[in-house]
Amino acid sequence: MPVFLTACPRNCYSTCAMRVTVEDGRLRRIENVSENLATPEGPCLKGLSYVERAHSPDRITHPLVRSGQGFSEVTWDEALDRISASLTRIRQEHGPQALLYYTGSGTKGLLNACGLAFWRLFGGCTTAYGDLCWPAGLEATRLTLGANEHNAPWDLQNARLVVFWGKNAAETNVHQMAHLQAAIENGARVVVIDPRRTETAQRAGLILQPRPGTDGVIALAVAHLLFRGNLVDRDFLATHVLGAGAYEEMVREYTPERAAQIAEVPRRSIEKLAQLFGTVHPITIVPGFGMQRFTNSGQTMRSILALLALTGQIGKPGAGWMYANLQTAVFHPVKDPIDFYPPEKPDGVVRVGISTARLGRDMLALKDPALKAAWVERGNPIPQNPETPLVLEAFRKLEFRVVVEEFLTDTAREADVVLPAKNLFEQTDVIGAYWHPYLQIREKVLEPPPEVRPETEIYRSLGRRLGLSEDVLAAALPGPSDAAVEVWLEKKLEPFGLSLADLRKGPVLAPGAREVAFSDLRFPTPSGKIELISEEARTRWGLDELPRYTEPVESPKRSDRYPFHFLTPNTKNRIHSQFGNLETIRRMAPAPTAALHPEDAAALGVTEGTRIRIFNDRGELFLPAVLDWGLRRRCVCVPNGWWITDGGAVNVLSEGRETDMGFGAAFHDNMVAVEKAASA
Ligand SMILES: Nc1nc2c(c(=O)[nH]1)N[C@H]1C(S)=C(S)[C@@H](COP(=O)(O)OP(=O)(O)OC[C@H]3O[C@@H](n4cnc5c(=O)[nH]c(N)nc54)[C@H](O)[C@@H]3O)O[C@H]1N2
Ligand SMILES: Nc1nc2c(c(=O)[nH]1)N[C@H]1C(S)=C(S)[C@@H](COP(=O)(O)OP(=O)(O)OC[C@H]3O[C@@H](n4cnc5c(=O)[nH]c(N)nc54)[C@H](O)[C@@H]3O)O[C@H]1N2
Ligand SMILES: [Mo]
Repeated sequence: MPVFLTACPRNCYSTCAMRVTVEDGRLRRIENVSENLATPEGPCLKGLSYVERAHSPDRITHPLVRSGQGFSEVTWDEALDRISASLTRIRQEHGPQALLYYTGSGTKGLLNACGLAFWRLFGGCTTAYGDLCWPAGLEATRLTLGANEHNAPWDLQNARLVVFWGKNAAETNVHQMAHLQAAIENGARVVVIDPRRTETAQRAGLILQPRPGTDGVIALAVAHLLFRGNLVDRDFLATHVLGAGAYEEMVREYTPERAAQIAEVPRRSIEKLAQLFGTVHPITIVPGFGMQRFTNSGQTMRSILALLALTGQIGKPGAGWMYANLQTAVFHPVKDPIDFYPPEKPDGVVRVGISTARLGRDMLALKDPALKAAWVERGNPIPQNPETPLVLEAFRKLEFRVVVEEFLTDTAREADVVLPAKNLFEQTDVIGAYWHPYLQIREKVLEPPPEVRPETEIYRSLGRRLGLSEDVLAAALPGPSDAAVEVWLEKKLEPFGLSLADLRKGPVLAPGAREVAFSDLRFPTPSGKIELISEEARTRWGLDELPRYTEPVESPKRSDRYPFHFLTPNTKNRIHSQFGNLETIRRMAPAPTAALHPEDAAALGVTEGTRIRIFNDRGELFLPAVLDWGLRRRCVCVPNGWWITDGGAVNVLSEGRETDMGFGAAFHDNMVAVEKAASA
């Protein structure tokens, strides 16, 4: 039976290598690839569920056109006629920028670039700036260190203090737990800082459960104690750090007493944390993405990262800031969140005119031209972007919508035409990662179902309909044959002395990748040093040059109308809104629930299984309660990714708000009230 090396392209830290066995056109088996030192154990349950997903009866395998309340299967000719007629009319009446080209994080790969190349040929389009995922943290890191790089995942074993700060690796990066285990066996101490006592926290010797959105003040108080106790590395500060003096001055006011009061954690825990930072080295901080989904979180991330600068814990084995490792992003001209900024000079073709965080609101408000059509690819914005009701309204107001999808998601259900998307086994591509430093091949191992076309071919056939010549299309789009796609990929690899044949042998370290990031202690910031004080924080974002603490916009300190924090983290058995529709996954997580602390539940007259109403000005959600002693009080937690059709779409409650820097989405800046549902 043929066996192939490939890799999982989902938006996940691990980006596992996998060996797949194919028989009679079906995926039979998925195994680990021990040569990938970051993920030697192989795929998680989601990865294994590909044997179901690739052949799922729910998969969209024909173009669909809306008819009445549902959809009918049509031929490609009919679908393309319909699309080209609508788009041509809209382009004629309103210009090409009346079309929104929206992409999400559904799959990694170099071929994703073909979409924008096509819309340029169309004459242009509108796109969104920002990103739902991680930009506040990326920007905070860029401002401080100059680049987003970190030590290789397996270097964690060299750390003696590991601080998981707002990351739940046991669910979102399972492979990291094996590297943590190695560190623990080498004697490492583990700290977890998270309002929830997560699975990751089971490995911790010290747990802090702060009020959501207040981590910054904890970090500032730790800095205060490090200076007070003379536990900072004065030599490192003098040589490699900008602004240490101003920082010392600034943190004077952040006493542990004050921080304990604001963050609502014991003062002694803050002191213990400072003592660990001051004495147990090397230190790796593993900051998560969950913590940077607040309106104050860029500054929060800067203040946490500062602790490594103060203690000289950067640029050596076992030390550093394991946020995002963009060492594999070698194919892009820029590797950093600058990718997410609207361009300084509009090019008149692609209008980068909408904030991803405010998708619905901005779609509705856009003028000259107003939006009339949308093309959605690799994303499920209706449940996943903030303010689901407004996103829905904005999509419904359009004249025409196309969604390219594998499954009939909440977003696909709003389309006029749904085009079937290829899956990860049906076209060869090259993928990077944002945790480990490997480039990997994502191999074509299956023929797509007869009526499924990869995006490259969708665009080619639409291009023909729109009257573009074969030459023009060939210059912009890889393909049409698999061999031609490979030639296109080879051209991308060639400048680095690499080929697909190399990647077929196993995961390849990205050119220039360093096992220990910043080992030369050179930082590509304006000053060449680690910047604790950042002019760009002020000039670009209008923020304080020092990361002083500010309350999140939605806070119990401002109003007690909605007393609960709404936490919507990621969960083990899904990647955002993907996988939840599969039998394999449903067996583990059949339906959405909302976690509450038992004492809060008791006060509300709620017991396990009681239907509760979670609500605020923006919307409401009805879910059965589950009681969790490990959750901080006054928090209610529902993992994101459930569909509207599952009854658990969490973004009906969030507001479309940007983070303080980087154009991220402040999903967790979200206060709600909870009550026993009337119908319960
Ligand atoms: N299984 C699985 N893995 C995934 C994903 C997935 O959906 N499923 N998604 C991938 C992607 S795209 C992402 S962005 C990452 C995200 O994965 P993580 O980086 O782990 O981020 P989240 O799950 O958003 O949040 C992590 C933790 O932050 C906590 N948190 C929330 N607010 C605060 C706060 O104010 N302070 C602190 N200290 N903690 C807080 C939450 O309780 C949660 O446990 O995971 C990736 N990996
Ligand atoms: N409240 C709240 N909301 C959140 C978050 C949160 O923490 N809280 N997290 C946010 C984060 S970190 C992220 S990354 C986003 C994720 O949100 P999205 O970027 O929208 O990602 P997914 O939900 O994974 O949806 C991706 C879709 O792409 C489709 N797809 C997969 N492969 C292909 C392909 O090859 N071609 C095409 N055309 N389609 C494909 C999948 O079927 C799936 O429906 O959600 C965000 N939303
Ligand atoms: Mo994400």
